Amino acid sequence: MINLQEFVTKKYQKSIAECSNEELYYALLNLSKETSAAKPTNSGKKKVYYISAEFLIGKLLSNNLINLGLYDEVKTQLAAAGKDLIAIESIEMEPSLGNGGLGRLAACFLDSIATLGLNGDGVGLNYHFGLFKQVLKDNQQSTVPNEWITEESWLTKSPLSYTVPFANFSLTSTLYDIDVPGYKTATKNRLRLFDLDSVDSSLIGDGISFDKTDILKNLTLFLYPDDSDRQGELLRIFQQYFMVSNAAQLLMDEAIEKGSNLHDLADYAVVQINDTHPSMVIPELIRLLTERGIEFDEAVTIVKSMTAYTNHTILAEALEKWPLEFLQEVVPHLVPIIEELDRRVKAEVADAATYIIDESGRVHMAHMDIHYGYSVNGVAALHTDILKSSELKPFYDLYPEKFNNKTNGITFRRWLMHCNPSLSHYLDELLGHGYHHDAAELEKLLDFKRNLSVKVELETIKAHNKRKLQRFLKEHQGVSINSDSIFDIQIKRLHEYKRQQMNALYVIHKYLDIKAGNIPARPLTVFFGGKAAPAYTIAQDIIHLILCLSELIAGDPEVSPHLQVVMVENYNVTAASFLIPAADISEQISLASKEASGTGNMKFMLNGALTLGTEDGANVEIHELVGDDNIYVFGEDSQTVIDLYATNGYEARSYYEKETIQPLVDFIVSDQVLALGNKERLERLHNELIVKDWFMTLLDLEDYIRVKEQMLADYEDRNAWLDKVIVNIAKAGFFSSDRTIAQYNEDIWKL
Ligand code: 26Q
Repeated sequence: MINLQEFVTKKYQKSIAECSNEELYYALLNLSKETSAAKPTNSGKKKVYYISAEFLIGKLLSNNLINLGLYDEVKTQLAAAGKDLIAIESIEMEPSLGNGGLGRLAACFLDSIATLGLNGDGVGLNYHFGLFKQVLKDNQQSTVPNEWITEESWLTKSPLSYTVPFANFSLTSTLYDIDVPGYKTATKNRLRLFDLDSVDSSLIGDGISFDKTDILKNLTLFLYPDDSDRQGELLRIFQQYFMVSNAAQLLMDEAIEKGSNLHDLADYAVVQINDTHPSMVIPELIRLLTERGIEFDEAVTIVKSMTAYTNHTILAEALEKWPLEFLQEVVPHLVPIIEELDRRVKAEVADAATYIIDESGRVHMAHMDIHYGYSVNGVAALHTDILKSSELKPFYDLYPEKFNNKTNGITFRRWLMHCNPSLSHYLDELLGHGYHHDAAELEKLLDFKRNLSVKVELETIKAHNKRKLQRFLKEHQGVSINSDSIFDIQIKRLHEYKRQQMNALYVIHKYLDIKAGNIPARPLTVFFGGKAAPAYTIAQDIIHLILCLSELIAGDPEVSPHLQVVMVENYNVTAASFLIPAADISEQISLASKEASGTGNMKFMLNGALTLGTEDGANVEIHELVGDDNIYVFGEDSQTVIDLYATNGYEARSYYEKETIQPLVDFIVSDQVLALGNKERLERLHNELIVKDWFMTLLDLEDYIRVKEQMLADYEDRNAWLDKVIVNIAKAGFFSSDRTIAQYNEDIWKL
């Protein structure tokens, strides 16, 4: 039992009621930092180092209070003094230290590693600015720096520091730790973020621009700077090497501390390489081991038995291939090692597709990971199958034993208990608390499928969450929404393969349909949220179209009572935690084969939304779990899509010419839309959809519209819809990241 007043008195010498929300935020920050500081770290001989360029941790206050078992007490004691924890929480700046799914996955994994009591830390970089803040202005996205570090924060400076050598100079790191308390565990783990003292934010110019050459001042200034030019790419190599060299030195020191003679390093440490961003850890470990007297051959053997690689994408443009000359410029001491690793591959393997260094002198980071690590995993069953059968087939033929699947998961602490307390309390009442530690117990909810009062309560909870989102949007964006409408939500990074543009074409269809006199049974609100990479022109154009449609519809009194489009500004973890619990329809409409897994799909399902999706990523597993009756699937399957790419068989124009499709696409450049928008952007997008459409929007458009209309019609049978909702929540247990992490440990880490 804590006494919050006592704690507050010590800090401020006044009562809780007299404190501002800001003062209370800092008091609670201190309280949870002190509580977790008092816990011992997980120990054990072997430890996993989850190295990742991104940890999209989001706000930590509530999450940590929940895990420390303090949340309910704190909330009650605050309420007794007339204070609201939700309002206090809004003071916290969100650490947006990730782009999207990969970074958020790393954050969920840390929570689960700690909760399962496993010995493992996250290792990454302490970016002073997270992913840019998105501002919507003149129907376009603009970008501003997104600072998150305040005078007092979750970071705790550690005394550890390492020297990292670069071509012409060395840098000395500073390490900051963020404690990761497990859910009601006696121990804690850590997120270890390396930084450089000389980083200087006065380097920032207009928006998020800065001098990319001044490494001393910019190294950890921003998460992933724009990579469109050479200087940006060099900076990324600087960042990556700084991260992995520190990580490698840290793990060797910790192993030695526990008695390792380095020959047995693999008994003490295993490295999970989160996509290729930390891949240089392989040559760096080899370098450090040989520097400490271990023969090259043995060093290679050691590293081979302690590194494991996770692949998160099959998009060719996201697979890192660094020109050897770039590495020569930044980290010349790694080049001979990488060349030797490549020579060994070339001596052994005939298939040039598996070489580390290709004929144009580019270093394929993933290839190095696969040859010189012992495990390769995809992030959903379909994704792993595609890796084995096509993307990484030559490697699978070489090393079938290395390949394994680890279907992604999400932490239920944040994505149910924190973001949807109404639902989680109700589930506690119905099912008991067992599902908190064993998510599979959610299946007990199936017993209530025919129970009318349960359905009424689920309906009430959803309505409550819709009003919460309504208040959030009013407050943050000044937008009013109809909380009695159907909430149809697509939130994720803006990317053509995710096909926000297909959803926009649905909106056009609906608009024209209402104009033609077909008034829907119930109003529909279509929400979009997502940031577009600053250099990704077509993604910006898609945002522009969405914003123009939003304005057009809002200004049309014939349509606006029935249809609204909302582009949620600056979509981030905080916004997600309001959007997901309020959703009826979860849009998971990527081109089949392109979305490795998706994790938003899991969050929506857990919160009682039904999926409208293609047979892609983890949607396939959701489909298998809930069955045909409880999901809305449409579109061509992954094999068809893969074949279309292989044969160059997709021609957008032949779809465009259909009389059902042409008016929708042409509406993008109609007078009404042009009147609100930027001609160049709209014409470019229109043209793109007709002449290229690389991610095959028009291929699935008709089927998408058909199934979405069916879904809206089905929504009207509330009884049947709620049956589906119950099945979705009940079957979501499989997607707990506790299950995923237990599998990583069982098959890969063996802690
Ligand atoms: C690569 C090279 C140069 C610059 C940047 C990058 C880069 C940065 C971020 C490449 C990829 C990313 C992020 C990828 C990502 O988020 N992938 C997502 O990972 C999720 C977790 O496994 C999956 O659920 C998603 O399907 C996948 O898209």
